[in-house]
Amino acid sequence: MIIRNGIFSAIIPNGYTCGRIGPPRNGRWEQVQRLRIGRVILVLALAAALLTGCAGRETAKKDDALVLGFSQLGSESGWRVGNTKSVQASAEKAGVRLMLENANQSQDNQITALRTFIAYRVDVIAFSPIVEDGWDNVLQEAKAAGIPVIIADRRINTGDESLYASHIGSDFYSEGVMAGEYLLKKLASLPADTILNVAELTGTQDSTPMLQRARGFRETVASEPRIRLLDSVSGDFMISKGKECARKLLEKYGSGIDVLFSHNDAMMYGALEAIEEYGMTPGRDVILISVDGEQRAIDLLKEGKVNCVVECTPLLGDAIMRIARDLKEGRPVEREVYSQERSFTEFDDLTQLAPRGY
Ligand code: GYE
Repeated sequence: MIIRNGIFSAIIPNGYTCGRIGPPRNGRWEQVQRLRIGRVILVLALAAALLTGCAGRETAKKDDALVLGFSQLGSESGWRVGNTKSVQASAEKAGVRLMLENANQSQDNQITALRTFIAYRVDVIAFSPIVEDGWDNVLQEAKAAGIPVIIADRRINTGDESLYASHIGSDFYSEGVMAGEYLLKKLASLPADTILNVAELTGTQDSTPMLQRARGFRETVASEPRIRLLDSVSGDFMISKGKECARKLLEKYGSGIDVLFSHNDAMMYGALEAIEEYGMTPGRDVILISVDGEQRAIDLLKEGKVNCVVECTPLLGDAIMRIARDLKEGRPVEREVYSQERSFTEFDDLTQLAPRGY
């Protein structure tokens, strides 16, 4: 689709974060301390994982259970917590021995975890890459060790497609498109002279969902000059940063914000608090759109405080176990496994909607 709206295409997510608008919340010393403590914890955790893993491996050899190393990127949102639980539950159901590492939002920690899995010679590695770039070296090591890799949820950017066997996750571009389509429909329901000024809260800089949701949304509303992008800031997919960013956006634009497009539910919860504290009514004074589809977001949609929630399922565990099993047994696997997703909006009848499960 051609981007015709100059204002819209001009504002791209470019590293403009709340941290940059306001003073840093932690001094450098605190950051260094936190980093050091984090490293010590990681080393201890990996040593423990290795020891318990080794014990498990003995049994694994006997019953020939599949050993899967899974590097989760963090626990920044309800989505992420639901994703981790899904992987754990599916592993248990499938009789897979899971080595799970949580990288606490650090790519370095993820690379360390992958190296641990390689040293331990797991059967299959799966991981959720926090950002797209910077994985080639460690994936070449996995390839040299003959360990197949599944990319889960987000994607990687690599010139060597042989570095992973399969990707399992969502089509984030379509999610951005669905958010844009809702807004076009909303605009059509309002008086013809309505202008909608949009503030965008993006996810983690350079992560696939952040890049693709932004692109899908922009390309969908680009042909509508009455929809204008005011600003775009990164709230890193977290409630606290979502609130901080929304506060700053409200200080800057006040009631000039008609729409808030949040790249996930967590940031939307924070923004919703900021909007209420500012004295505006979410869902009415500010149209709220978010992505994920957590139960809490659906409840807010039913209450009228949120207008549109685009689904992004974290329930990837079963697909990961299925592909991991095929890889271990040398069967061919699908290169891409996409989740089926939809959007939930204020225009839909949601009375029969089943509990979300995350
Ligand atoms: O939307 C967000 C999480 O990568 C799809 O990461 C995932 C995103 C999800 O923190 O809530």
